Amino acid sequence: MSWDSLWINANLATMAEHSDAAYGLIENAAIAVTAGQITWLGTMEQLAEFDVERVEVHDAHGRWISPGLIDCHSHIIYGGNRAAEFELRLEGASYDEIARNGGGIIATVKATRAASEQQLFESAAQRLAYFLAEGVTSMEVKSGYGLNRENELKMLRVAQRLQDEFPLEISRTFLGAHALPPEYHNGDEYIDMLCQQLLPEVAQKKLADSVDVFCEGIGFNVAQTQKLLNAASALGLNIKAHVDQLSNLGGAKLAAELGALSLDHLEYLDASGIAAMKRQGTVAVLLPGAFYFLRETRLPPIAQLRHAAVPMAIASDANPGSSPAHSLLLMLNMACTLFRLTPEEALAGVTRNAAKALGWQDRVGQLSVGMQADMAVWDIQHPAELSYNLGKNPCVGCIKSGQVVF
Ligand code: DI6
Ligand code: FE
Repeated sequence: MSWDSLWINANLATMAEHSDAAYGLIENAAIAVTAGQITWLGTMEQLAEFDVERVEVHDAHGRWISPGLIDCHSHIIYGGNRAAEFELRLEGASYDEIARNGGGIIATVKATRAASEQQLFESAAQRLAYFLAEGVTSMEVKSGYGLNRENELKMLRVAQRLQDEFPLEISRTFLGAHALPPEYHNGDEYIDMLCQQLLPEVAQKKLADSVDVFCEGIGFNVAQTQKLLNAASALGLNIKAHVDQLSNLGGAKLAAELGALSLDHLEYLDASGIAAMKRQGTVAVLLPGAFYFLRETRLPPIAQLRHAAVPMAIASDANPGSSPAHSLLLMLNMACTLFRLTPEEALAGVTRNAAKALGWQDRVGQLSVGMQADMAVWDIQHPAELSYNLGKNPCVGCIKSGQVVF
């Protein structure tokens, strides 16, 4: 066979969309890779019919292999941290109040502007290491703590450098519309500046593949969201939005109808938003880390999303204010305990459905022939353990595009 490498004696949680088996399970299986792609997979019995000489063989010794994990929503590039704000919240202040008093996102904007590009790269690389150790092979990273030309571009360059220097693919999202920068007093003027100046430059220099916006009382209103997302689409960028996290402004329906790949948070999502997402094939990205850390009480409408067959992804939302998370596996546990997803739905949320949220579903997120060979190897007895354990990392191997990372 013209295979480059072969993994044998593995249990595969393929997460294949059309498999009848839970987790797309293939027990006692092998998986073959050629030029970074999966070219064959099947049982050890089926493998016996092939001549596997001159193929690099890796024995998984009965361990489990899943698609490499995908974190489809993160803000890992930032200066400083907000532990002091955490203390304030424990003394009774709310996230909203802190944001309105110049803390919150704006505090991180100040620290991010003050940090050099090298410092931002180093601190983001440190955070990234925790994710890589859990078998994450693709990650979305947002700007949004610069809020002016110089610092937004600085963040996007750091995102590119993370991809260049680490064995993972990064989807870069321009989140210039994360908060109103201190230099502006009018959201409309800031959105106009983004649409007329910064967004065209980001698109032209290919510094981002997607555009995001925080549509919220403490962020931007629906009209501003619409203007920005329209401008982004016109420039050929993918669109997505933070909507319905703390209140329902009607942003979900609007952004879904504009063709958003994903809508994220969604605690206050209503029936019209769900219907629009269903019609448009929009992915619902659930962020249990932020729900937990802000001690929110309103659950995203999971049963309705499930009933409407809206694909659900799970992500870390790793950021210094609302989800200082360094573990995607912990998010699986929280998605199950807090949101009542099944462990299989949770794993689909960081593989197949996370790939859809990035528009990468033809390449990653499932183990099947023709997909990129991005794989995580687990020392577990059953894939439910990935959601079940708290604070345990059973990842013992990681393969990116057929290359062994560890
Ligand atoms: N929603 C969030 O949860 C984060 N950003 C956003 O739009 C919070 C970011 C922060 O508090 O720094
Ligand atoms: Fe976020």
